[in-house]
Amino acid sequence: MTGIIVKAISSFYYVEVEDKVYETKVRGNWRHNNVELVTGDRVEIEVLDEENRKGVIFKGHERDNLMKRPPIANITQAILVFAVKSPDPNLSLIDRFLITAKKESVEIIICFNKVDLDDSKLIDSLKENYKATGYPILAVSAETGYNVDELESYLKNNITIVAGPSGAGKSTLINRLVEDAKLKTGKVSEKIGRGRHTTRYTELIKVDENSFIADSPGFSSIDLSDIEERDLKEYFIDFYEYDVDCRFGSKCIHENEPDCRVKKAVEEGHIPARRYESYIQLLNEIRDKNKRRK
Ligand SMILES: Nc1nc2c(ncn2[C@@H]2O[C@H](COP(=O)(O)OP(=O)(O)OP(=O)(O)O)[C@@H](O)[C@H]2O)c(=O)[nH]1
Ligand SMILES: [Mg+2]
Ligand SMILES: [Zn+2]
Repeated sequence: MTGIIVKAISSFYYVEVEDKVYETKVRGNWRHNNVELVTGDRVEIEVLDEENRKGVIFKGHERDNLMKRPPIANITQAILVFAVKSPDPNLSLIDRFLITAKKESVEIIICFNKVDLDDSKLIDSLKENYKATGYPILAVSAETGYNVDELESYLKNNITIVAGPSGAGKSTLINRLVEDAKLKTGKVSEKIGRGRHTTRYTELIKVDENSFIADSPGFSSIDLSDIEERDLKEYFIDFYEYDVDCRFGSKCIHENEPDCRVKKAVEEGHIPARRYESYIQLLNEIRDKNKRRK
């Protein structure tokens, strides 16, 4: 029987097959090319005990994609959730996530949560910073339900990962979106202004016959060391429009080259300065890592 791993806890995999969830382990003599299975993996299982829903995985299917942070395979879409405040959004972390999601070729939705706390219109500058990417940007409140129905309209026929830092409200949001989800949520620490890592595992929840949504543990850093220096710009889709007009064309990495159209677009205000600075910072970071590796 073919199923999908909806949750992985150490060496146990919970595999859903036609609305039934089996507790499984990997068969001893089968190794998934030494690759660890993750939530979202499609697998073949043999049922050992139907009554107690126990089985064993004897084969894994090839993946469409694999995300490392949070760990999940075969997603079609990512909803990136950051709170407008409490905890304050880390823009560098947003940029990093957008890069890894683009790398895995998934649809991206940027979702700013907790707008009910936003007395000083923080949302405006956040939206402004990402407008040129063209990604849908939603302002929601999982607490009041504001705009949650708009987010819901994106779920159909997708396997969606909900990702973001601890305390952003991912689990609260999914509880709003999916009636029976009943996920545990946890207060943001007042002292340090951070979440408490309430969600421990990446878990797929069925929305309907063809749609799943995954809750995931909050993250506070994303490593970009598997990205090459010259490829970084491919993940800044707000640069694309100008990229073609640089003097050195596709060889331009928009740093110190003469007649760089991207840099000009930053000066003209078509690309937010904040996004460009982030690009340069990540470029240097990747460079430093590569140097150290050699
Ligand atoms: N004011 C307000 N509080 C919210 C909103 N959404 C979530 N919260 C609160 O924020 C806190 C953290 O919410 P969670 O859903 O546990 O956050 P999470 O992103 O799942 O965090 P981790 O599981 O630790 O990664 C809880 O106290 C929620 O009640 C919102 O829209 N407005
Ligand atoms: Mg959570
Ligand atoms: Zn350029």
